[in-house]
Formats: sequence, C-alpha cells, structure tokens
Amino acid sequence: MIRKKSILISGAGGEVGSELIKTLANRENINIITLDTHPITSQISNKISDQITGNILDKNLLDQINLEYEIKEIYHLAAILSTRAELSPDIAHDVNVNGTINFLELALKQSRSQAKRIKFFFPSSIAVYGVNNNKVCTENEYLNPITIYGANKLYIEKLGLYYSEHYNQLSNNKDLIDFRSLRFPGLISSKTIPSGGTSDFIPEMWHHIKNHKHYDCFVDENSRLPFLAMPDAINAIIDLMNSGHSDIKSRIYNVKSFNPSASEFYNLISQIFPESKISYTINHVRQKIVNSWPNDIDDQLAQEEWNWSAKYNLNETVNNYLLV
Ligand code: AKB
Repeated sequence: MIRKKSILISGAGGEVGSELIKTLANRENINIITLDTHPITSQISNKISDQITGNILDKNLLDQINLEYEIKEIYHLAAILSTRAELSPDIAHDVNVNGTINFLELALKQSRSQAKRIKFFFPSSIAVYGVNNNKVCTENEYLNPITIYGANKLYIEKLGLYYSEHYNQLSNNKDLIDFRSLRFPGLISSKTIPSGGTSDFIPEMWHHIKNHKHYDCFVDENSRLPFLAMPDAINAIIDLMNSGHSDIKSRIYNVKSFNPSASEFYNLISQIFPESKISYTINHVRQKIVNSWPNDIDDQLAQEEWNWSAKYNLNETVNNYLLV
C-alpha cells in the first residue's frame, strides 16, 4: 500500500502553526497534513492537503495517520501554554507530555518503516528556566521551572534526546528519531493575539494599543522578557530543520532577538499612537511566573552550530513588520 508522502503538523491552527504552514507550502512540494482539535477555516486551509480534526491523545487516530501517510517531518506544536496550564495542571500534563509521547512514538514507527530517522520539531520554551536575577541564561543552567508548562517542556526535551540517542538501548534497538528543539522566548505576530501564555503582555499591548488605544497590562512596567518577531521564529524552525544532522550536535537551542520591558515597549509604540493610554492591573501569579523567567537568554550555541541570526530587532519589528 502506497502511503501519501507528507509533512505532519499538530496544533496547526495556532499562532506558530498558521505562519509555518504558509512558509512550508511555499517551499515544499509535498502534502501538508494537519491535526488540530478545531477545524482550520482561515485562509491557510487551502494550503493543507488533509485536515484531521482530533486529539493528540487519541492513539487510534495516530495509528490511522501512521497507516495512511509516509511522514517526512513532524512539527509538533500542540500544547497548553503556561498561564492556562496553571488552571488545570493535570490536563496540561496529559496534553503536553502524554500527547507528545504519542507523537514521539508515531515518529519512531515512521522511522522504523522508512528505515531512516524522521525529523521531529518540538517548540520548547524559556519556561524551562527558573531564575531570579539578571543572568543571561545559556541552555544548561537554571533549569528550575515553577510552572507545569515549564516542567512539561523540560521533560519532553529530555525525552526527545532519549528517542534520538538511547531509545530501547537494552534490546540493541536501531530505530531512533531526529529530535530538534527551539526554546522559544515570547513571540509577537502582526496577525494574531496569543492566548493562555504569560509572555502575552507584549503582543497583547501592541494589538490593544493599535486597535483600542488602551491596554491594561497584567504585569508591572519593569517586567522584561526575551522576544522574537514571528517571521524570525518561523525562519528559525525552517533553518534548524534544514540543518545537517552532523551540525545540530546539541539538538536544543535558545533563540532570541530583543527584550524590552513593558514600559519600554509602550514608550516605543506610544510614539506611533500618541493618543493611547496604558494602565497596570497586576495579576500576581502571572507576575511571579514572568519574574521566574530570564530577562534575556544566550543564543550563541544556535549561532555556532547552525548559523542562527534574527533579522528583526525591536525597531525593525515595529516599523518593518507590525506596522506593515
Ligand atoms: C507562554 O507565555 O506560555 C509562551 C512561552 C514563552 O512559552 N508564549
């Protein structure tokens, strides 16, 4: 039975997924298969060969996907983000860990049937860090997450390395996957407003100030996190996945560009919208989470191993991306 050669994307209807599909559809002459809990109705739906509406926890569904498609690469984007995960840590663990294990097992079955390692992209996060100083974190320090989301992301990083280097090692197993991961900082998109995240205060501020001329910020004015413009996040995914197997020795990488505080970002964008106003109504749990994440991260490893570099700094993000 001939299986359809495909790229599989979970969480395809999310912020990153919708932008990734546009880029992949323009670069690859291959079927794009999506799995999401909700139908994708936006303009990207015409770039998707087969839309599967379902849950990553449904093992029978993933078995059917395994039978029908010969998967070249997996982009596993489905997750419950940091703030929303704190409302239901047990559900977050089930989706973020057990759902991802189902996908890792699918990748392993595909690697076995194709007798080659399937590339598996996993979006990790700065949420894996737990730090209370101005340390610019490298990949292997301060890995003390205070959220279920951060703990989930850190565990899956370790599982991804296991499935890529040591899986089933007592049985002389040869089937492995090619796990690759980016520890995303906050992401800002001109097209969508994120929800359920804790870094959302910067993208929310842009869209609220642009459209409503007022934003009530849920963290204090000094809150500062590393960020990437969405085009750079997508390019980082593509460049990482296209890098040679021998180049990506570390498999897990920090990437970042700029790191404004809430007030610095407002002062910049209020020059474009001078009639706008900002207020601060602190959510103390979300403030505690933001305070536990690094103000900045070191992305030297990505620069050295696969020539990563961001194209949009803060001013270019506002003037050449968000305002365009
Ligand atoms: C979140 O805020 O949960 C995400 C992230 C930084 O991983 N945007």
